[in-house]
Amino acid sequence: MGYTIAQKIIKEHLVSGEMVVGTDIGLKIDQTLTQDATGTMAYIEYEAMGIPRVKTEKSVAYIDHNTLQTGFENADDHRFIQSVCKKHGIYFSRPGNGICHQVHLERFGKPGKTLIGSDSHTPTGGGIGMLAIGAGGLDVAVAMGGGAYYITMPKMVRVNLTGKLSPWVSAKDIILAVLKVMSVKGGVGKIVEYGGEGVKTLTVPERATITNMGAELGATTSVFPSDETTREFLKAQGREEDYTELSADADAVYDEVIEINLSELEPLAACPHSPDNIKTIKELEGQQVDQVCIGSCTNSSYLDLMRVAYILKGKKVADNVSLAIAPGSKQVFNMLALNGALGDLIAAGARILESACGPCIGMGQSPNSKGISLRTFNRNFEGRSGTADGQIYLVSPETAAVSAIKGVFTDPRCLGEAAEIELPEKFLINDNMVIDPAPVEEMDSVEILRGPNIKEYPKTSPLTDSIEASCSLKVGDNITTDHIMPAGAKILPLRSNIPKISQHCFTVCDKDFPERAKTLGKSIIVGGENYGQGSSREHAALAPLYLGVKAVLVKSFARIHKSNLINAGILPLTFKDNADYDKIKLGDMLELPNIKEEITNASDITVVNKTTGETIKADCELSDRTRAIIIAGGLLDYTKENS
Ligand code: MIC
Ligand code: SF4
Repeated sequence: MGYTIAQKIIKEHLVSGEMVVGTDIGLKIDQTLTQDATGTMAYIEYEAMGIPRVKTEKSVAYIDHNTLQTGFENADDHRFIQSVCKKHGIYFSRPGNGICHQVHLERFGKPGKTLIGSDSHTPTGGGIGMLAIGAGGLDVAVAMGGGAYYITMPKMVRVNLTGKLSPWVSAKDIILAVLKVMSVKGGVGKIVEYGGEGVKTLTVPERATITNMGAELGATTSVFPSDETTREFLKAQGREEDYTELSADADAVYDEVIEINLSELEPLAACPHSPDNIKTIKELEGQQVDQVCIGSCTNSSYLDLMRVAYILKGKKVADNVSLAIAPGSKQVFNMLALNGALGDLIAAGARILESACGPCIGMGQSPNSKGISLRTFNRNFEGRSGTADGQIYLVSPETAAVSAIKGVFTDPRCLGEAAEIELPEKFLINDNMVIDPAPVEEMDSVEILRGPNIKEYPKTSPLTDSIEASCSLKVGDNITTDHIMPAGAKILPLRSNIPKISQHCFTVCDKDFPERAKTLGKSIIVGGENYGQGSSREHAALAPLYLGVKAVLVKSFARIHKSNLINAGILPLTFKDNADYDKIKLGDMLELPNIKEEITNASDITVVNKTTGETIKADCELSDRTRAIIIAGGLLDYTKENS
């Protein structure tokens, strides 16, 4: 039996377990990336492990999320990360150099290699045939220290692409079409692999748009073959030597196959407030637009912005629209500046932002009240834009640009003939915003620069024999990490200060939660399906940990969040019978009478509702390793105990 692309990479990197779906496997990690919003914590954790120099082939720290610098906090964090990088052997991509995933794809990613990143959109690297996975900061810290990264061996999904996109239909429309079929939880426990004749028609940045937004499927990762197109891209980036060919065997076996005929696709939008709430632009056409934002790690490549510039050239942004554009990297920005396209964007009235995440993570450009905002981004969760009643639609750069000049939702196919825009034979290569680590002989003399906002990792404790704690919060389905630990300009600067950031935990759902949980001392959160979808931010586990949350009992979990809970020593429990969800109310006193024994023996978990007198059963799906982590009180304690 042949192998899929992902299975080939997994096989090459397997350090423990077997490639049996549903079982725990350990992977050797070649590359890591961090961004600043998760990075400070990851490096605090790395320091706590006491390993002088990273053991990966390449580790890069990017500064792209917290670049507003509304106070000293962000700048202090940047300096801290820069000093850690210098000392411990990590490359440092300075603020202004661009969004981590875009820059990593351009400058560092390599086909066939494994990459984990403390950001859920790390699968962008799948666009050049990497096995690139989003993880919690602590997992990345462990991988930098040479430890394996553990996942549950996923199922394999093949998306078979046939045909060719029509003019003005875009890679974004492909992934939106896949989201329509699979939904935001359809990818959980799966790797999505693209194949078929249609693959050849897509450039690397287009492939990366698709693998990037595979995160919204809940998939472990997504991957494209590495082929001639990949080689040309790497050559144009001056690193043809990084190329290796990679494709699935003809007799590879997939658990699921999805057919997408590119010729039949039309421009689509993900409507408020979920990336899988898909409509065609035709259905929305004519509705007024208030804001358009172009950028983010999904759609800010040279190709994307050249298409936007082509559409905007000689035109004017409609009076009712505010158009903001953030190029994905310094490379893209600089090339647009040199070839005149930037002038076309400025002349049309675009508000040019720095190369960073910006509005995608609520750092500025919040829309007006009830504002309709068309964004080329990947997430439109309620409130994420910074405007609670903002209506965010996720669209392609082509749809965004044409709608910005028309002032209403407009199908870009009205532009007629396709524009002849190709990738350059040579990108502008200038890595002067990447700072190399200090040579080994100098690293001892590098001083770590710590600002006053940087606080320690919260206290953990080993699993106790029993737990008695009340239900401090009850929430419904599809709770995102933006609900649990919101971001935005006010809160992001607190990412290295768990005591302070905890005061914002779950406040979008219930503003009294932090105070209540703190007063209770110990508590349990109850939730529905797909709990913790979205970001890889471990703060969504660390803030509850700090507030005394001992267990989260839900119908189902999103992958990264579940492992962040385990890493933080919080019990991830699922109802055996989902109907039992109705048997617990906010404030009920719950008891897990034999929890340690039940976890140790991998038996069902008994949950007694002392308020109602009812007993229900829950599962705690753990591998031998994650069981040991939970018993130890989290990954940090486990790593210390075992090193
Ligand atoms: C996001 O898109 O939500 C983020 C901000 O990039 C996060 C990481 C974070 O919360 O810092 C992600 O996707 O993992
Ligand atoms: Fe940044 Fe947005 Fe991409 Fe997250 S999704 S890495 S916030 S651009």
